[in-house]
Amino acid sequence: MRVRELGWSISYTSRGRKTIDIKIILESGASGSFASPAGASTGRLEAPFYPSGGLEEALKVLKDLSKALVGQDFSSQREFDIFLSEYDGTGNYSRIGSAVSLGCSMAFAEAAAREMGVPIFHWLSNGTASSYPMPLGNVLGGGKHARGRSIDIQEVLVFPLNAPSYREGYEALIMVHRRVGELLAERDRGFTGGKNDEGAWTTSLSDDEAIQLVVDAADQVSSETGIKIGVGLDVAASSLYDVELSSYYYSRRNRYLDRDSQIDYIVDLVERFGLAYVEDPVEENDFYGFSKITSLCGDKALIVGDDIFVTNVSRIKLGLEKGSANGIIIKPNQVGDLTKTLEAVREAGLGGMRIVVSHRSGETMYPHLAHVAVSSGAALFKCGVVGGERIVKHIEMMRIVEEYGGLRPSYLGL
Ligand code: 2PG
Ligand code: MG
Repeated sequence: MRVRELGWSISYTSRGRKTIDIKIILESGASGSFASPAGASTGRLEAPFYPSGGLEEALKVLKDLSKALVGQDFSSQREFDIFLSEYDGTGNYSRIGSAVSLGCSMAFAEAAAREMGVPIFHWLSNGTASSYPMPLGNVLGGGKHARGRSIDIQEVLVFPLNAPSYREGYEALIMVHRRVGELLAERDRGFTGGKNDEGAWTTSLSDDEAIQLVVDAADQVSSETGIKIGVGLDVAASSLYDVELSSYYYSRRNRYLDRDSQIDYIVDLVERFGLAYVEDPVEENDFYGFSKITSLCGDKALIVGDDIFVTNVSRIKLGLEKGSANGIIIKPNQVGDLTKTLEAVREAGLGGMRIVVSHRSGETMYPHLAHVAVSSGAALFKCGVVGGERIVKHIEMMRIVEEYGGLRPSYLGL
């Protein structure tokens, strides 16, 4: 597959920040496009979004990269991504930035899939994908996604445990989202209908009251639909962590929790609210804290690492050695190309971790992430509940499930 053209234009994430829309056209005429999303609560070890000179430098890089790329012939995604990685030369895309690298990697995947006449998930998995995940979405949020004007915990999430199909599971999540809004109007005097970066409601309730409210909404929807709804959290604990004080700061309560108190607090939340999912319960370097929580709660809940693993094989290996988590967040732009993403999936999967493919808080309108989730054999697809940039990915997942058939639903067995 020979590259005929590399094109680009400035685009915008759902937060209104600039990103780059990248297009690749192959000699055959098949083309693909992608614009990378960007996070707010980013892991320290993530590939940088832009090179040190920012967007301007990224655009210069593209000019130069286009000269190197046009005319090159690739027979696989791996060959293409290795070319990108070698062109960058730093090992983590800090010279060209993940907006450029992932934009190219995804655009090539789409173009190649089109040339082959197969869906992207098929191209990425060499036709071996056999299951689809269930949706996982943020219904009430705070932390960095709400400018500190809501709860301290970044996300209260819900997901269906026994939905017969993706569509029915997703519709149940929409019902929970709506019910949470109704309950907030009853219970939260400061509620103005406000939402955060991912379309989750914001609230002036305390963290505990907010979790209880989501549990109530989930229970009501479960008894109306017969679909059991699990409730979980993304604590995004690195965002609460004060390195100098070695403590977590909860601004709502004006309280500092040291490492042991943070672990106790999380274990208590899991037990008190029957949580089935906890992401980033402690900060990104605390493998020990992760392991402690996994050993205490791992039989009833998925303990998921995001900032600690940053979709990076060597961090995953460390986590597996220490038994730090039984689930992992996979975000392609944390490592900057699809080959590295799928290597991380493989490593984590072989070690027994459940795969959660995830959006970023600043998303774009491209649906490609649904294909990454299916080709990864993900158990969950973390992609918000409402907002066009999230819904477009859920719709793509339904299209994959309903049009291509043959894929079975993946259940967590909780
Ligand atoms: C997370 C993500 C998505 P961000 O922490 O899991 O919810 O947030 O994209 O801001 O890192
Ligand atoms: Mg997270």
